[in-house]
Formats: sequence, C-alpha cells, structure tokens
Amino acid sequence: MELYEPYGIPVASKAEKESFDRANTKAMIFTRMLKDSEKVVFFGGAGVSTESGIPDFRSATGVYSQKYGNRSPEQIVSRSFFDSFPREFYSFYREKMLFLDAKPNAAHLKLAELEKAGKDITIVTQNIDGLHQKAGSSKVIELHGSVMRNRCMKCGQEYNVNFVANDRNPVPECSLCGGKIKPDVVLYEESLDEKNIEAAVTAISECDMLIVAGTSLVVYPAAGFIRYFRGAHSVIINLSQSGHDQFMDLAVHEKVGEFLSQIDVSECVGKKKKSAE
Ligand code: CNA
Repeated sequence: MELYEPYGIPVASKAEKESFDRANTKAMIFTRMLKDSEKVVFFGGAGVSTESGIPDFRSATGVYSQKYGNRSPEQIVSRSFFDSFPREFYSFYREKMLFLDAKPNAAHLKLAELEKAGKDITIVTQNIDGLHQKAGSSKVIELHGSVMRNRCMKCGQEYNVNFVANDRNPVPECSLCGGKIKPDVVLYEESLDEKNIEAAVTAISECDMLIVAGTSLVVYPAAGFIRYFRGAHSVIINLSQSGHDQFMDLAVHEKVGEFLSQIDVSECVGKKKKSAE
C-alpha cells in the first residue's frame, strides 16, 4: 500500500494518487483521513458554537472584547467572584452564558451523523452549552461542565437550566432548603473533574485521528491535552491561524460548520476493525 504524502493517507493505486493530485481539496483529504481512522477524537471550543449564535470568548466580537465596568469577564466567571458577588455573577451569567434557544449547527450535526454511521468518535469539548448532546452525539466529555446541570450547594438537589434562567430570585435558590444554586460549570480558580481529565487524555492518546476545532487553545489545562495525541492524522479547523497550525497535518481556516458540511459521511466509514484484518 502506497501513502499519499504529505498526508499519510493510504492510496490503492497510481490512478487514485493522480486523482488526488488533480482534485487536492482539504475536504477530500479530511474525508480520506477519517476513512483511514478507526478511533477519532474531536477536540472543540467556543468556535464550534458560534454558528449557533453563541459568541465565543476571544474573537473580535467575542465576550472578552466587551467591558463590564472595571471587571473582566475572567474575573466575573471565577469562583471567588461567584462566592463574593453571586448577584453580579448571575446577572452576567444569565445574559452572556445562557442561550436556551440555541440549536446545533452543521458541525454538531455532522459529528452526530458520523457516530450514527458507525464511526468511533469521541467529542472532548470545552463548551458548556450541551449542543453536541442535543445534536445526538453520545460520547461527549465536557471538560468545563455544562449549563444544563445545576445543583444546590447546601443539599445537593439538582435543577435544570430553565429553573436557573427563570427563577425570579437574583441568585437562584433551592426550593427545598433555600440554598444557593451553582451551575455545574468549571469556573476560573476551580479544578477540572479528575474523571473527565482521565477520559479525555485516554481518548486522545488512543485515537488515530485528532480534529481540533474552534478553539484558541489558550485555556489550560484543557489545551494541553492535545499533546497526548500519538495517532496518524491531525487536523485543525479554526477561523484564525494559530501557532499550532504548523504541528498539524492539515490546517483549515474556515468556519467549522461550513467545512464539515462538505463531508459526505458515507465516504468516511468503512475501515475494518484491526482485529478483523
Ligand atoms: P475562544 O478562546 O473564544 O476561541 C474561539 C476560537 O474559535 C477562536 O480562535 C476563533 O477564531 C475560532 N472560531 C470562532 N468561530 C469559528 C467558526 N465558526 N469556525 C471555526 N473557528 C471559529 O474559545 P476557547 O473554546 O478556546 O476557550 C475556552 C473557553 C471558552 C472555555 O472555558 C469555554 O467554556 C468557553 N466558552 C464556551 C462557550 C460555549 O459553550 N459555547 C461560549 C463561549 C466561551
């Protein structure tokens, strides 16, 4: 079996190699990488949900470009701020971080479609919006938690996102004990869940293909997890260029939803399990 360089994709014949040379598009290369990969990890960030109308943090129109008095958004979404100024926290959180009407976009839907078609695909997301699950993906590791889950800090009673959004108290209160409710979101100064870290690192270190998308890769420790990748194919899909592009096999500077829309799922599946080869 020959390899199509520089992407390391197996090609069956000289004719196929020549057809690649003629129609060498990024979507085509991406499709072949997917087909060649048994285990795939999609590592995503806020940019995966901008096409659903949820602003990211660091783009020009992102949340961080706006000013909130003399405070930065990083300060507001920190644990010490939540503990000291819960009203101000919730006022920001309800306005800037809850998007109850957001719907999965073409990126979320294509990933769910790949799973449905039989691709072993794990999503490791920094997002807290729950849109991958809404789209139908089942293997989702939420490194920074989810706005969908909320818990009373006193008695542990769980609440859904609608309760938190609509509770008339400035700080949502537990209807059983009156305790303060906290979203199951990892705030600055808080640690990531150990089980999630382990699951993400294991998935990334064992996969054949890593797709990094819609993330500025500046929030640690999450961004550091992609260093565990040892597989054959790595792709970054991000609107803006980054210092990581040079370390990936393929760099795509397009909207992730628009790029993934070009992918025909039926052409990405079909690699036999190694044990059956
Ligand atoms: P970020 O730092 O805001 O970076 C987003 C990146 O995505 C930027 O490099 C953009 O150029 C790029 N981008 C924007 N739109 C697209 C698009 N359509 N296609 C491709 N690329 C695009 O966000 P990160 O995820 O890197 O930062 C991690 C933070 C952001 C996590 O803690 C998240 O919880 C947090 N966050 C999450 C959401 C959400 O859940 N939807 C929204 C905003 C922030």
